[in-house]
Amino acid sequence: MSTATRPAPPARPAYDVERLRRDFPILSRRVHGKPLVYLDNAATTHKPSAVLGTVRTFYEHSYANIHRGVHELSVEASEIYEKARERARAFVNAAEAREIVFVRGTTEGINLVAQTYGRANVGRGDEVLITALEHHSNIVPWQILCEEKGARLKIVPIDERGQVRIDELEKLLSEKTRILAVSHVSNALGTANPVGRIVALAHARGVPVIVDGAQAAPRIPVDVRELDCDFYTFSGHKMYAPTGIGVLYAKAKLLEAMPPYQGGGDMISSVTFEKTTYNILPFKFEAGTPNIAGAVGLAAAMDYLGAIGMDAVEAHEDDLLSYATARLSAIEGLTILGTAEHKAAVVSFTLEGVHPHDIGTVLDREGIAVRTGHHCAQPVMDFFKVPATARASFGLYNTREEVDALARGIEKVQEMFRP
Ligand code: C6P
Repeated sequence: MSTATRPAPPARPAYDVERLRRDFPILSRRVHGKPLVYLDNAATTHKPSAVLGTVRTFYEHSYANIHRGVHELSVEASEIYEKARERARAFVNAAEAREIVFVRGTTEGINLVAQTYGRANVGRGDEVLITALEHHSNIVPWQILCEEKGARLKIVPIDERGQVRIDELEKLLSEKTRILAVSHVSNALGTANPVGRIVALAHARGVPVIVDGAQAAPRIPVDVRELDCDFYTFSGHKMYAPTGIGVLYAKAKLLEAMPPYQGGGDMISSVTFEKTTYNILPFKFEAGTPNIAGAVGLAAAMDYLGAIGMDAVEAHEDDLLSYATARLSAIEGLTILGTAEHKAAVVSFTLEGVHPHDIGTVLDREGIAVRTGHHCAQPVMDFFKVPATARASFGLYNTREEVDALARGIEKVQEMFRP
């Protein structure tokens, strides 16, 4: 069908942040007598009533174990669980639902790839390439693998703005590289990496790419076929879904060739003491009773985000990022770490003469939740020669007024710690 004859997509309502806020019951609570200003969304996000209600309804009406029973509830629960997989497929635009493996979260997704694809394909003298921007979850599993296999972990450096050095990445991709692991968006700095370009460079050398999408999936539209990445993983709890559920996307031909991750129920086709044969995709990678209700909640969160539109979420968070960057940069003694050209709504900062933990504690008394520490990205802190930062990370329900509250809170911190 030509564009001219294609029906126009249904008009979306304008972004109404106050209406969206009402979807999140926790946002109306007070903390230390002040209205909650929740700016720790990179750590985890709150849940809308639609997600909470869907999980509750599932438990109240359709709950049973899946893929195991012929009874009505088990059949119904299995159908709902598989519908959730289809929802996740659509969310990242994967080609097939069997390319979606439900996991506990990003950490498990990366460990699964390191322990299956990695163990099968990385050997002595080989190299695994990661960047200096990675979360510990995208460092340690590769260290464990390299140690076990006698392989080398190579690190692509970042520049002063917190951007991956693409020139160095090109140089480090060698005939020894067996896999490249890179984050889509950095949790510590907010840098948005040019993943499509990175994948193209890696593929030109025959190197597969795993993308850590923990901070991207809640913030920007993700299209795994457009990125052409081989693996993409993210956590439900950072995208308005329950904890303990996440997604590993992988190209079917890779999953087919990979050995299983864990052994147990549901991942087998038949078992004898002599030989076990494995189930088809994706069940081969989902041993044991999975987080059934978590998957149902994740699909509800994807529906919720889909109704708003990921492009609208991105635009809203971009506005908050620009506003927060301008407001916070104007505060004397405040330094923002991570000034990449392409950033998502994460602002990491230090304040002259004040330890980040003190910033966090004083802000907390004002009802403002930020994260302080190394954000599970110690090498990033080392690069900037700081032990820790304070980090404000925004979500779809945050407002410019909350950025103002943060700025006022920081000024209060300064008053308290003025020598
Ligand atoms: N970052 C933060 O406050 P899990 O814990 O498996 O859901 O996600 C791990 C993870 C992996 N990669 C990135 C880029 C992440 O940001 C995270 C989680 C949280 O920044 C908790 S440390």
